Amino acid sequence: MVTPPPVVPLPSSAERSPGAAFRLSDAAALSGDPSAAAALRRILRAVGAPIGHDADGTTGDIDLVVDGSGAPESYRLVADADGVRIAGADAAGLFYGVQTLGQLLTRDDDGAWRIPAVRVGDAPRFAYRGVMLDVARHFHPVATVEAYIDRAAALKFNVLHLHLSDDQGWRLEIPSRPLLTERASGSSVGGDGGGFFTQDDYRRIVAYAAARHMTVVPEIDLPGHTHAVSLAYPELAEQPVLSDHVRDTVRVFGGGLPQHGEPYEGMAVGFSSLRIREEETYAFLEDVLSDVASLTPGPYLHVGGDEALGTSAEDFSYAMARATEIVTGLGKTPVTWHEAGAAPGLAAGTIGQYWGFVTPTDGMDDKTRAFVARGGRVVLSPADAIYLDMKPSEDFPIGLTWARGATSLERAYSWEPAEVVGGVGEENILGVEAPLWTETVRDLADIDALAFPRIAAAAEAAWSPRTGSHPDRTWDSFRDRAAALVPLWRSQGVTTAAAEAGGSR
Ligand code: TNX
Repeated sequence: MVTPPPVVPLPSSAERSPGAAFRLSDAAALSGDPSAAAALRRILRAVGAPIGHDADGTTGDIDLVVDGSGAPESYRLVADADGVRIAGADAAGLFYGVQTLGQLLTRDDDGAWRIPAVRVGDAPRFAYRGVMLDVARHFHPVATVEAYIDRAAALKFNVLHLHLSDDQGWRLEIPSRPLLTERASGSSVGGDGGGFFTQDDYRRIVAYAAARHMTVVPEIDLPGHTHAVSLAYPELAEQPVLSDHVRDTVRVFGGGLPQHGEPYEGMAVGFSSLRIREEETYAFLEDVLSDVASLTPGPYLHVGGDEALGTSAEDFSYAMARATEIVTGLGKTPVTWHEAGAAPGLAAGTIGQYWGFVTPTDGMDDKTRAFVARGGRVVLSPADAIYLDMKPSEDFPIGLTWARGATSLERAYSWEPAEVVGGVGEENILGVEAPLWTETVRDLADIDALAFPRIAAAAEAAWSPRTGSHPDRTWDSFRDRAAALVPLWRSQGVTTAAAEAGGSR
């Protein structure tokens, strides 16, 4: 059997061609699209390969073009001894072709850098390929977010979902409601201090993401996960509901019980709520969501809806109906966690994000199907597969275990998106997203330690042909292809030993 080129996520087709490899040297001329050439040079510089020079108006040895043909985000890459040509259907497709080229680069024993003779034809399976970063439980500054964008974009993710508010802190400056960051941004889980993005910080993130073909989806989590609001606008927040779960969490993980108007630095969930039957709450949401929408060139605005455990079903439904209506009024498509599927008045077309297990429990599949019934689609984030904050092994120093224990790389890989929620098939699935909650995650090294290599398994679920439809869309092939990427990941600054793909089965 021929070994496939070590590309992750697996391309639709990739074949080695007969003939010699292309040898990369400083004599190589680059032609075509300047921003694609810049993206390629970033990779070449990072790995220490020769970066070539610009061709003088003619077609170079490495030719990077947008030719407008093929599906959105698709590309074709052909390499042989004479050169490399990448043609993207659009700028994003060309960018993804460049990422593939970076993965094909090898350094031989003689010190020469080579691109093997290959033909790749590639297009994404899903339009929405996301990673989520929780900047609320621990704040992560712009440089960290940018580093995570680079890591994700290299794996052909095109959405960065930012979880911007939670019980432990409010992380985005809202000009119409300045007290949110003035009073509610200084805390985090474990007393590690806080922080927030100014409007300019946030614009920088959006622009940095856009330059790498990623769209930012901001999340303001409602109506629960809102304890931080009680520090800034106490009149809008209910008293914490101290359930057994909250008391158990305090017993196991420490941290005190939440108190209205005081910073909360523990890890319990589900105790907070906005005051759902107060009209002032919706004036507040209009202000906040308008300010968020005006920073958001992308189509989606996420309004949470998870774990409102102290809220009655009627109140929860009412709040989510109002919140999604505000979002549609702002010209954006609402996204919510799957619980909100139970709300009869949810705005038509709302996207549901499923975070149950690969095999649904507790009626989570019913709630998810309800989005499709209302004309919306579904983003799949099965927690026992691609919650990157789960420990990769039982003895891992950081991470959680609630999603069926530690999640090995093999388990992160071994699921099929179209088979998770019955009745939610290919055409109902907008995409796949891998969340990284940060209760135990303090900095970029922690992010890397949990995300790599499992983020690559999520990328393959989001981009590659469905399982069973391609001979290399298998765990055995993936394990080898991912292991081959470790030097490239290292060159990108991925710090952790956990990057040793295949090590954490
Ligand atoms: C569940 S998933 C949550 C988050 C936690 C996460 C920890 C979801 C929609 N809610 O509030 O941070 O578990 O894994």
